Amino acid sequence: GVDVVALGESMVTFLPSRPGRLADVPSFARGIGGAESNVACGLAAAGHRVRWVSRVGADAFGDHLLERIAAHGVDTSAVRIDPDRPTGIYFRTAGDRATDAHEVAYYRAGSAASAMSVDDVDLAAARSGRVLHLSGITAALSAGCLDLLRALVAPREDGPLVSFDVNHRPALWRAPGGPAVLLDLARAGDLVFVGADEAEDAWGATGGPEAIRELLPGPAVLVVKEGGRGATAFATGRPPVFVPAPHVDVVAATGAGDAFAAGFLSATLRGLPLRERLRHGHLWAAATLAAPGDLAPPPARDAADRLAALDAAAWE
Ligand code: KDG
Repeated sequence: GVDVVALGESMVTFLPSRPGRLADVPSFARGIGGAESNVACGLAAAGHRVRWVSRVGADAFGDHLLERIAAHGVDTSAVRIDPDRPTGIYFRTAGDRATDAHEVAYYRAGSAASAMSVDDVDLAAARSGRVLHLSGITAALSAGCLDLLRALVAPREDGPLVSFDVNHRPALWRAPGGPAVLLDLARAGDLVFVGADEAEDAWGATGGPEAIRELLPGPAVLVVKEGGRGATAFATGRPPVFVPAPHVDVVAATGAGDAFAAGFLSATLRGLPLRERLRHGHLWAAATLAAPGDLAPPPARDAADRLAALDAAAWE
């Protein structure tokens, strides 16, 4: 069996050779990105059995994604190849280290993955893991993708645990209504990740983690991330747990949220307590924050376990 299935669009990413405006960047280095496959790659690199469900174009960028993601140990057998639509790509700037303000230029409208729908995605493959990891990015791609996401988060007795990362990407939502759609989807998840900044932008939730939990009382576990400050986990029937984030000299923030989700999921699959799940999330995120692209190898399990088991004072 499969531990985790991640479903979503991936793209070849172009990372700038220098800081500065996108219009001025002279050259780019190729990488791979896609929030859900980032989670898949991290989990597979840590030894979990992972499948990625998606669509790519019948083109060189699609080949590159399939090869690179499979090289992390992810099963790509349920990825469909679209003969008519291209693989999405995107360019970004390095961004400001303190604020992570950066420019992103997506070339993904009409992409192969945006044509995913309930009719042509292998739903049995999507539901074949203990956990199904999804994100709000998919909701913004097309009406068909939104329907697919709604079908996958709908409660089912025999279905996998649904992990949902809100991943609000305002640049992707061309029509209004994104925040309300994301709130509905998040309410249907079993394990939900959201940034306090996203919750404020999308839903006007300014009251911190507790206020966000009030908006999202349903998920059995809700994780509210506050960037470099830390993260709080709310689990039904238990007091909330806050774990501060370790200090990191940030090289690039892209992919850090995905690494956090992967670390938290890995610790969840291993049955670790809530506090340690948060600590694994932070440690995996730290590894990605210190690397330029979306992906960094996760910390070695025994080292991460030792760090996660340190007493609270070491984590202040
Ligand atoms: O979380 C990182 C993602 O934002 C990046 O890989 C690109 O999937 C992406 C997106 O749609 O923004």
